[in-house]
Amino acid sequence: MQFEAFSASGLAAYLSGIPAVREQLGGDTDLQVVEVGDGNLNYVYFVSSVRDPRHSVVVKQAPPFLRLVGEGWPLPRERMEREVEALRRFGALCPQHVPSVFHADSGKYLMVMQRLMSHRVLRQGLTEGIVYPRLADHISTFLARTLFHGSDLYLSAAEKKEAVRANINTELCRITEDLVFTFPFEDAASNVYSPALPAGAIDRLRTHEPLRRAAADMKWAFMNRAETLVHGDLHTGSVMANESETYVIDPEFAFYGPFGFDTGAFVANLLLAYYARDWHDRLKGRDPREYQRWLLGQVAQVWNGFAEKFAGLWRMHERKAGRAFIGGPADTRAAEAYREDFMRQLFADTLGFAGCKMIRRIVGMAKVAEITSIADPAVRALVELRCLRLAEALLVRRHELASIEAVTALAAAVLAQDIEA
Ligand code: SR1
Ligand code: MG
Repeated sequence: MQFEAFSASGLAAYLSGIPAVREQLGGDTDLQVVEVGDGNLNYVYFVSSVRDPRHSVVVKQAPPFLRLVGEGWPLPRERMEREVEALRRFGALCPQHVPSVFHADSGKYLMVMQRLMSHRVLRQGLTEGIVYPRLADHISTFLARTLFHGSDLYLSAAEKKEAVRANINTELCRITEDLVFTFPFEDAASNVYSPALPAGAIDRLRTHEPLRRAAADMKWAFMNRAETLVHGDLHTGSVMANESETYVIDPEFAFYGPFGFDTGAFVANLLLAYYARDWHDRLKGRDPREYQRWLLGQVAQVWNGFAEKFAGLWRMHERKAGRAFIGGPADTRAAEAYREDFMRQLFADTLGFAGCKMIRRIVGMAKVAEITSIADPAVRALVELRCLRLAEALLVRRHELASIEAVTALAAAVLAQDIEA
């Protein structure tokens, strides 16, 4: 079927014919449709009852091309199916952190989901300096539950292999392979450099051997280590939150990949927000340090919370099964020692992926608003240089950094360093 972007009246008529959606809209057929998507890939609409706007849903339509670029970058329609499946899977594991899907129609490239009425995109909230008291607890729960239950640590070998097969996401993985792991490290046509970013910093990405080897290692891991169903794009624009609730949205990049890809993505985006903070607070005449401390605290709490919950789920599962992943009884010293090795590797992967994710947001085509909105080119370049410096250290020293506290101390040390922009 040909892709057709809906007109407002066409979409309203289509939705009115779907009982599960009509129910969400209070049975009303007089509907207001507003296009709100500003993302790179999709069209997003809020559809609400005119009589009672509290009855409202989100419609997401995925055109068979990359919205950011246009028809010159085709994408398959199955990407919507990947996203729906991931939302349902993650929703079953973490209903409190994933919006409900009311309807999906791959023929029309669309899905209808729960409208999060009182939540905002986390990236915007962080740029405004909002403190989210439950954020680290919620995100670490989401990460632990989704990553653990998709893996061989929980599923039977046959279930896991079937899940790998069912979640192949070739085209969207290709976007990540190119934009995160390849283009930033070469003179790619799609790279975009901010005007005052020194040529030496760009050159370093193309020539500094330890950094390039580390990034290549992460690319290999991304392409080959089918460890669990990852969200695949867990940046702060893929989270909606308020004081008491946190929802993870947009898993269209979901596929079987390394655990650390999701943990690394989230940590990377907190660190980008950390370095951008100076500008946003000073603009408002505020001291940035308090919020920066909070952001680094979130980095530590997300990782520590995740590691504890993930290991806890694993231990509990082995006890219930009466058998450890390594064979033999649960709760042996060897089983616990293996768990420690495993978590150490997952931590190093988290840092390596975080480094790549930070670099791509500085030199790649898809950037982050907290940095692009810095109006002074020299200040922006300084923020970008700090991000690049930390990212390089995370990549190159990922096996040597022994704790998340060592990472947050390093991030603070980079902020305190004199860097010439
Ligand atoms: C060209 S698509 C750019 C980026 O947007 C998504 O959020 C992913 O991060 C992707 O890499
Ligand atoms: Mg997205």
